[in-house]
Amino acid sequence: MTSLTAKDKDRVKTFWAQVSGKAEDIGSEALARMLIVYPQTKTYFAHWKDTSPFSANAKKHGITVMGGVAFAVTKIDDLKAGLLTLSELHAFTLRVDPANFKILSHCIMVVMANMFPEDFTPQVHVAMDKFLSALALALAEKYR
Ligand code: HNI
Repeated sequence: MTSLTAKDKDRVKTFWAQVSGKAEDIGSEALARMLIVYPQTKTYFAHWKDTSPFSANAKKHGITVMGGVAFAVTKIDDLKAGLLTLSELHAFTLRVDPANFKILSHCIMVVMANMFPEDFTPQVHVAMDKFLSALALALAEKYR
């Protein structure tokens, strides 16, 4: 994976500042998409009252995930250390297969591109792709 350059980090922070006001919408939309497009991801949420894409549970969880993304933006210079606790949770407690991090990252990207077509330039696309890949790698850190 190509690492984030200083310019990429700048672009991530700038873009995040532009869209973070809508983080809750991005999160619930991305989670709904994940459950629809990749229904195998539902297995992790079998304990919810309702696993349908637009359920209250899914919406709430989408918001929670974006809280994690927002936190990761603040830890962009050292994602591995910054996301250690979250990685431990997903690896040892939740046992989420790391392949799913890529799936959710992809859904987040699609939603951001849809919601912010003007701001989501090819340069921002590259920067966000690198950032979410690095985030996924950091989340998978405790699996090895
Ligand atoms: Ni994830 C809980 C962040 C991907 C399944 N997840 C959380 C929490 C955060 C979080 C924050 C709450 C932690 C706490 O309670 O202390 N998750 C993230 C981030 C990503 C991610 C930033 C990637 C972008 N999680 C995924 C994926 C799955 C997943 C891809 C499964 C498909 N996460 C869970 C489950 C929980 C969870 C399951 C427990 C919450 C619940 O309601 O069961």
